[in-house]
Amino acid sequence: MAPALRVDVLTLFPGLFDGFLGESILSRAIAKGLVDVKLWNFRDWAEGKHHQVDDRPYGGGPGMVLMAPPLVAAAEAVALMAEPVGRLIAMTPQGTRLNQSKVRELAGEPRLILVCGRYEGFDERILETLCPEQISIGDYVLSGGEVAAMVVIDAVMRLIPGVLGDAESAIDESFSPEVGLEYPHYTRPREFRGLPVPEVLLNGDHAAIERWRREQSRMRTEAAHAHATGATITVVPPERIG
Ligand code: 9WO
Repeated sequence: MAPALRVDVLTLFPGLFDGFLGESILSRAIAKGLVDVKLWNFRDWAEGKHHQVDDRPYGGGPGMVLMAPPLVAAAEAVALMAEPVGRLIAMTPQGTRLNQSKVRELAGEPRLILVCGRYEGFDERILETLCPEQISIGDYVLSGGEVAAMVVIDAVMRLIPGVLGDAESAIDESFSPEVGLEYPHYTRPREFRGLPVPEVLLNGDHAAIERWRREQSRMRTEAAHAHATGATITVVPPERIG
């Protein structure tokens, strides 16, 4: 059986993914054949005895730029290695911001090809030739696209049926970020440094617990929204009123 999701990653540093792919959930998903992740070093497509992949920028300036020929050859070869050709995505800070609805969209694809840049960036003609979709995980500069690619893989593979246990996926469905943020969690001990576990969680009234959690989740979502929009809303939990 073909995996539900195949991800091909083009990177100069495939070793960065070793620990990540060996992690429990993802390694189990790969072992079960639900997800397949293939790593490709595009240096293998570089010409010459030095297998050069980067060069100095035309027009001068600091740093090195990824050369078009090896990366474009690698992307084309990898795309044609399996069916379907897949959705080609470059990890760049100027791309569309990743969010949970984008993650859901990507999880519906049979195949993703993630391109990770390094150095100062891509020769513009790489982007013009391959026309990859560009995805950003946030407004900051990284040393390369690899960590961003791991973020995409982690978020997407969790939505592939069978990857998570039943308990974990139930949590995901009722608390995906658009629905609302998670309520606060508590476990033993009952009191930690003078901080008690809220009484409502201790008395076994499941309807009351559910109401409290829904309310907490709503407050956190509103607070996060206020923060994002710069609004000044102070959320006072009910137990602190009166
Ligand atoms: C870096 C950059 C900085 C300012 C404006 C545009 C830019 N594009 C890139 C870029 O594509 N960089 C390549 C990948 C090469 C240098 C390191 N790279 C990178 C990717 N840094 N940061 C990211 C990244 C990817 C996804 N989400 C956030 C950051």
